[in-house]
Amino acid sequence: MIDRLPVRLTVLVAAAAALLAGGCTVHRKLLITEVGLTAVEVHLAEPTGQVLGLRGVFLEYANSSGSAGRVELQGSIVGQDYYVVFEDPNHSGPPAPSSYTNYYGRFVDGLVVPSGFFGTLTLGQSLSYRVSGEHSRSVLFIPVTDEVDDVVQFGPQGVRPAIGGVFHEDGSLANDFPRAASSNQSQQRTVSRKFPSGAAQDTNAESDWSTEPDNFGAPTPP
Ligand SMILES: [Ca+2]
Ligand SMILES: [Ca+2]
Repeated sequence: MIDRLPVRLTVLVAAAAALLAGGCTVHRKLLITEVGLTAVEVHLAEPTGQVLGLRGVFLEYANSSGSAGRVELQGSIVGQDYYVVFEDPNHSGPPAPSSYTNYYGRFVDGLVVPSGFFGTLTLGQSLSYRVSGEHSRSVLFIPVTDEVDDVVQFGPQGVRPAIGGVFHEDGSLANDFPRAASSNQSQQRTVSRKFPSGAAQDTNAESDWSTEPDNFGAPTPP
């Protein structure tokens, strides 16, 4: 027994050294959950005790008219919470932490970007959005890399901008598009991820999505 200890210790030290040298990568469930005309919502689909640092994580979009944009997120998000990147015509200068006021008058943490960041959205365009990147942290001195990657694309197929990541098209969002509030609809319509039983559905498929009344900072209503 005694002569086995050094062997076990050697194995432990070797394992720790390997971790210290290379660390490990954890896939985190930061998802795009709602796309409006001038705002995009992301959601951490993890238990409430989890935290994800957002530095190193980017939201990007591209449309079939040739506009594209990319912004690094700031701050952090906790499990089951929401974070909205939104345009504000009164904001100038670089993107900054701010809070978004949703349709119901509630405040949602997020990032304000200058007006025009998401381009001019026109019916008939195709759009692609992706949240991706890596955030490094350490756990008991061992480096850990949090990695996120989520994509949604909609509008006519065949001209959806290539944006990387994994997204299985089935054409169900070919005619879906965020729409402004109208005379018979008090809320804008957003392209929204489904939340069956209150949990975000993510099979990397177009069928995870539908068009619903906007509900930034909360799950898509059933
Ligand atoms: Ca996904
Ligand atoms: Ca929402």
